Amino acid sequence: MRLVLVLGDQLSPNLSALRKCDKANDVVVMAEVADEASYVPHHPKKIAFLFAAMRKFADQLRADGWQVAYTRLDDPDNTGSITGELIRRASEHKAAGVVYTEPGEWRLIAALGDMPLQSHSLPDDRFIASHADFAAWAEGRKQLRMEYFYRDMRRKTGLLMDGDQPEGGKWNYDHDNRKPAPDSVDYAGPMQFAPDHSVEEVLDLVARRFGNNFGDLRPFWLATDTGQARQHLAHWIKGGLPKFGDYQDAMLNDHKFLYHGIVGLYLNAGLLDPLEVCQAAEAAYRAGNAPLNAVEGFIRQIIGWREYVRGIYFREGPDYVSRNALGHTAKLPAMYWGAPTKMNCIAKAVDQTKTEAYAHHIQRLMVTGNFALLAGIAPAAVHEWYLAVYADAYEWVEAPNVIGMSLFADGGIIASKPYISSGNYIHKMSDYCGSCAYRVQDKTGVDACPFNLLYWHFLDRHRDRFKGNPRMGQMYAVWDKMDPARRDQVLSEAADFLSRMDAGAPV
Ligand code: FAD
Ligand code: DLZ
Ligand code: SF4
Repeated sequence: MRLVLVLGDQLSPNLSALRKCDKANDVVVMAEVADEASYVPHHPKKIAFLFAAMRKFADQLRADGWQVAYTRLDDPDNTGSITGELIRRASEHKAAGVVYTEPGEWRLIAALGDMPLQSHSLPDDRFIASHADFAAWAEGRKQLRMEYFYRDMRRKTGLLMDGDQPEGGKWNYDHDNRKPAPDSVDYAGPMQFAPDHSVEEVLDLVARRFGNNFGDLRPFWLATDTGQARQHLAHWIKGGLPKFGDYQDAMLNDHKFLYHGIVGLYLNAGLLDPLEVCQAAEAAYRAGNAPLNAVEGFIRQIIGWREYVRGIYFREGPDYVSRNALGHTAKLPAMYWGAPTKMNCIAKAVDQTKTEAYAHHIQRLMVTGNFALLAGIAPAAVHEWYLAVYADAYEWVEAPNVIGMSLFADGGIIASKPYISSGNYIHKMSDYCGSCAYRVQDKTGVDACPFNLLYWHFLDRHRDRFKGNPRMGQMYAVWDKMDPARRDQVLSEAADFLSRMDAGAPV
């Protein structure tokens, strides 16, 4: 007999390792272990979500006829690591070896590869593009542009295709998306599930063991099995998807979720399948229940961005997470962990991260990410933060978004120019600035929005690298035209802000 490893983010009945094995003879190993629960200080909701979903998935496998050796975190024999548990279970069951589906993190791939057990790794084929597909697409290209990769994925899946042409004649409808924040939101948000007895047990465990981690454990309402995740998906397709495209980039003080899908955590843990989610969205379009701009935009995020960033993570290798192309070294300020800040946009993004283990894409990219980039915070610290605080965060998807897209620390593999903006962008897309202690209109002075100061400071300090970038010429032209005394004032106020922040003063 063999052991079949199922990791916490591999909760899919059609997992390659399960398909390869035989429920009559082989034993599934699942384990809640201290190593996985603490390689970063995960948000308590993230840990509770995974443990609860793991326990339910183990029950589902048992009901399906599998023998499952499940280790709970508090079990006295728990060795504390995935490899430790495999070694223990191998001797207990006299197993000939271990079959597993490739994990989504180099750290665990290396640990499993080093195990003193015969083991067999299978590709994770819950994705549309295999590593070989991505390598073949990337081969010989100077720039790895997501848009072209995405078109191949549309052709491969047949999603929103009209013969060999894109539905409606265009591949991308972003032109119709990205409207500023609406006055009101007519979608109530994600479906919420009251914790049942088994979830309550996990909540008690997580409160005891991880109660001091950043983040609120309760109220806990996440789906913890595929049935619930599918109910949530259907609810969102009906109520949220129709306006998803329009308000994809908007941010509002009083709406944490707007029209977003809140499906990333379910997809990444294996409770939902990416094709099933995209097909449900396409069906809503075909039935006339959601417009093309929304459905195309959503499908692009999943078969485009999600697959593309995974391709980059595995192509670039284990050192990707330690890249720091811009040489940034500042400490991560305490406001990322909930310390007071006068910046309302940061306070709001961090607060909902704390309560929900969730912030949407533009909050992650243009608020906390933009600030970290402008302020020169060390990418490794920013990466650890994102990996810890979001319920959907695993390195294969988080690192390319943080190191590459948000911080330009990979030197421009993912982003052709840094995603930076002054306060203007946040002002245009949100209602944050109206209730902020800083003034977004002020470019200098005690009340000036810090994004306005830091934007120019960033461009100035990285002039050598970016001045030749054709997409940034306009920014440098504006900076160079500014009165030299004014430029000096901006730079000195920005430097003062950064040194106060570095000294730990609330900013
Ligand atoms: P929706 O807005 O409803 O989008 C639908 C789905 O599209 C998402 O669930 C996700 O599966 C996919 N998607 C959208 N954008 C991306 C993207 N850039 N990369 C990969 N998939 C994408 N996503 C994660 O799943 N895990 C992370 O740890 C993560 N970290 C991020 C860090 C930064 C700095 C940035 C800028 C983005 C990050 N993203 C991450 C991408 C994106 O922000 C989240 O997928 C999204 O906010 C999840 O919320 P949702 O399910 O409501 O998504
Ligand atoms: C994130 C996570 C946590 C918090 N805990 C566990 C765990 O106890 N057992 C487990 O099998 N997986 C856990 N995970 C998910 C793994 O960290 C994930 O499989 C790897 O990071 C690879 O993506
Ligand atoms: Fe954020 Fe600046 Fe607007 Fe305040 S004024 S909310 S700091 S962008």
